[in-house]
Amino acid sequence: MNHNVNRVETGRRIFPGMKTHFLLLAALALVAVSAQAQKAELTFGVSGLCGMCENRIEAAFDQKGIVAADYNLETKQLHVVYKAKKWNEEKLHKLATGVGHDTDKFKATDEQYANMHGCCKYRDVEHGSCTGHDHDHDHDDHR
Ligand SMILES: [Cu+2]
Repeated sequence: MNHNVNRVETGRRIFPGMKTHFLLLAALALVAVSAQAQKAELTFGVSGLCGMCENRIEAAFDQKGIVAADYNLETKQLHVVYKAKKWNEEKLHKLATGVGHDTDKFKATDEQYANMHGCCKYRDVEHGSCTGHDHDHDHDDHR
């Protein structure tokens, strides 16, 4: 008997603390959910020829508010996971054109295109020669 009473008392004493704890957890969960809701995904076409293009495109999307960017060279599709608050479709496309790559909605300016490494000139595939190792790919960083 005594033992049971003790238990009840203990339970009562703990309860207010538990409640606070629960509310805190609920608040945290809400924050987590709303943060999740702000994330958006977008897949769009980006011109590119080789692994250097892939690296250049993905590097351009290494920005605050961009969670992930993955360029698929075979399908020429870029998949981006981003925070909807910071980025929108146009701004994302402009990141690609900013480093010289046309997207399915925006074109890089001639100047942006010209800045790109010679072997990556996707608009003129005859002169672009990303295949083979005859080009010195190590020197491509000063676009
Ligand atoms: Cu390339």
